[in-house]
Amino acid sequence: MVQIDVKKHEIHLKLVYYGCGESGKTTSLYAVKRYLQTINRNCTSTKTISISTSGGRTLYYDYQFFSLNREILSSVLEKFGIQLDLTWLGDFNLGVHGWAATGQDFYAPLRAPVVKGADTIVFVIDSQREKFIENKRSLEELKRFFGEKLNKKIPVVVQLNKRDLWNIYPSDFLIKNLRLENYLVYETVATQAKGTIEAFLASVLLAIQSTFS
Ligand SMILES: Nc1nc2c(ncn2[C@@H]2O[C@H](COP(=O)(O)OP(=O)(O)O)[C@@H](O)[C@H]2O)c(=O)[nH]1
Ligand SMILES: [Mg+2]
Repeated sequence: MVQIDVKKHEIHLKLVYYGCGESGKTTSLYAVKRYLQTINRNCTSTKTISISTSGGRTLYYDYQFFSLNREILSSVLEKFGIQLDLTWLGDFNLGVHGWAATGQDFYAPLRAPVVKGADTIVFVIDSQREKFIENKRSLEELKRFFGEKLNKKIPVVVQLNKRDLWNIYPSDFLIKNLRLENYLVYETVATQAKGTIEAFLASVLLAIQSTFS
């Protein structure tokens, strides 16, 4: 649940990157971190925690805390040409707890504690053709976790990732066959930080909107 600390002037929310193994969740979280650091070093001053296998794959989760104020958010929005009035935020600080779950099926039981209490989800799809079934299974699992609340109380933003590769399905195909018509969808290349900050921002803003609506 989005937490509002009136005394400290802070709003805290939990954002979880979800998707099948190697779809680009960890890469997306790091891409957002690197980008925001270029805007203001202080907003990601806490360390990223990554609990990985010896091969560098996510064993349990990655975690990064982002501290965003109106000034930072405004300059990001301006960079992307998005006109959005943020006066409602006043002098509140937005604390985004960014998590990336493990996508490896071997560690599937470790996904439940990571998604628990999520306020908003970024679902990362691997656009490669051979990953279609894995994406589908992962989305079904996510729906089982949240049931009716998914994409209603808990917003879902979709990243169609790895758009730089040649063996990918067209976006239209993925949207139609994974039934993503009702989701906000971004085409992304996480390794080049393309589309990742937009998806992150949309996810954060939708979580806040969903809290107050
Ligand atoms: N070509 C390409 N590779 C990507 C992209 N995003 C992630 N990768 C690569 O895919 C692999 C798995 O990424 P990772 O973020 O660890 O996946 P996770 O299991 O979902 O956390 C890594 O080798 C990444 O460099 C992308 O947009 N394009
Ligand atoms: Mg990972």
